[in-house]
Amino acid sequence: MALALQGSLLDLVEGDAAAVGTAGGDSVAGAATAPLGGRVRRTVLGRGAWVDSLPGWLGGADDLFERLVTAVPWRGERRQMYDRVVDVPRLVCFYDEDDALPDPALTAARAALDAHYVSELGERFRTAGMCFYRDGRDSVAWHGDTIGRGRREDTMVAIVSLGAPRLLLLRPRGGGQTVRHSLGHGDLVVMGGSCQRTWEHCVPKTARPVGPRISVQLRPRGVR
Ligand SMILES: O=C(O)CCC(=O)C(=O)O
Repeated sequence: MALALQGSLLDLVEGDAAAVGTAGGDSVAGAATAPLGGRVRRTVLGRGAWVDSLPGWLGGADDLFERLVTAVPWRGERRQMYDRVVDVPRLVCFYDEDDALPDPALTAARAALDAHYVSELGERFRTAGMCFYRDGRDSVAWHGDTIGRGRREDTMVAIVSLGAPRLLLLRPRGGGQTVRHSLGHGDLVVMGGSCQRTWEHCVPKTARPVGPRISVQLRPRGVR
C-alpha cells in the first residue's frame, strides 16, 4: 500500500508527542503513553455530554502508524445507500473483546485509559474499531455510536488519532452549534456521558491535500 505517513508534515506535532511520551509514561515497542491524570482537558457540551482531549498523548506515533498500516488486515466495506450499494469511504477493522490488539502500544494505551477512566466509567474499554482514512476523500458521516448500549446509556468512546490531522465535528442532535476538534498525530479524544445519544459526530471530507490517518476507537463492551 503506497500510504506512507508524510512525517515531515507532522514534525511539530510529533515533537510534542515525543516530549509527552518520555515523561514517565509506559513505553512499549517504541511508543509511549503518558499518564492522563491532571492533563486531560474536559469540555462540557451540554445535555449530559462532554469531550475530554489530550493533544500529543501518544509518543512514538510515527512508528506505530507505520506498524498499523501493515499489521492490521484493513478491509473495504460496501453499504446500501438508497437504491445503490456504495463503497464505505475508509478502510476498517474491528477487534472484539477476545481479540488481541494489533500492537502492544495499543494495549498499553488501553491500560492507561482504563486506569484513568474506570472509576468514572464503571467498566473497562474492551473493543477497538480501527479506521484508515487514505486521503481527504475518506470520511465518516454524522452519526452517534448507538448500536448497542450507547443508544440508551451514558458511556465513553476514546479515540486515538494517528497520522494526518483531520477535523472531528460534534453537533447536538436536532440542531445547534457545531463544535470542532482538530485531531492530530498522537492525540486523544474521549466522548463521554450522553454524547453518543444526544450528540452526533463526523469526520468530514476535505479538499485539502492531506495524508493518511488512522483512528483507533476504544469502547466498552456492547457499545458500537
Ligand atoms: O475517525 C474517527 O476518529 C471517528 C470514527 C468514528 O466516529 C466511527 O468510526 O464511529
